[in-house]
Amino acid sequence: MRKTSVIFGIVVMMFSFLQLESAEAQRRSDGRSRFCAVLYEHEDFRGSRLVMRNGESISNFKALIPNFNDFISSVEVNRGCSVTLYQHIRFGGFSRTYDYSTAWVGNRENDEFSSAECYCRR
Ligand SMILES: [Ca+2]
Repeated sequence: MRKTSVIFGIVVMMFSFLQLESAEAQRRSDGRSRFCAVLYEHEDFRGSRLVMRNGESISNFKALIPNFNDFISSVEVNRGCSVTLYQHIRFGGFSRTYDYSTAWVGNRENDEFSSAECYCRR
């Protein structure tokens, strides 16, 4: 009788441990903490930079980092991710979506962006 309850206890402990393990694996695979894109001050991925995580949106660069507004010249994008950059704060004005790393955002886009959203498909 006592031996049975000890075995039962061990089985319950093992089951709880396995559940914790799978929760941790799920947290990792949902990719929420994964790097999505890096925004750079200068062309060719140089200068000050801002790292964005999967699912992150920034409605106002200036409020986050002083002097980062109207600043971005190149973007590094993680595989399977895309970053959308907006001319004005709160996702206003024109927007551009970058699905891959871009050493020069473009003449019209250079030093224009003020807000951003970043997502990964997988
Ligand atoms: Ca710049």
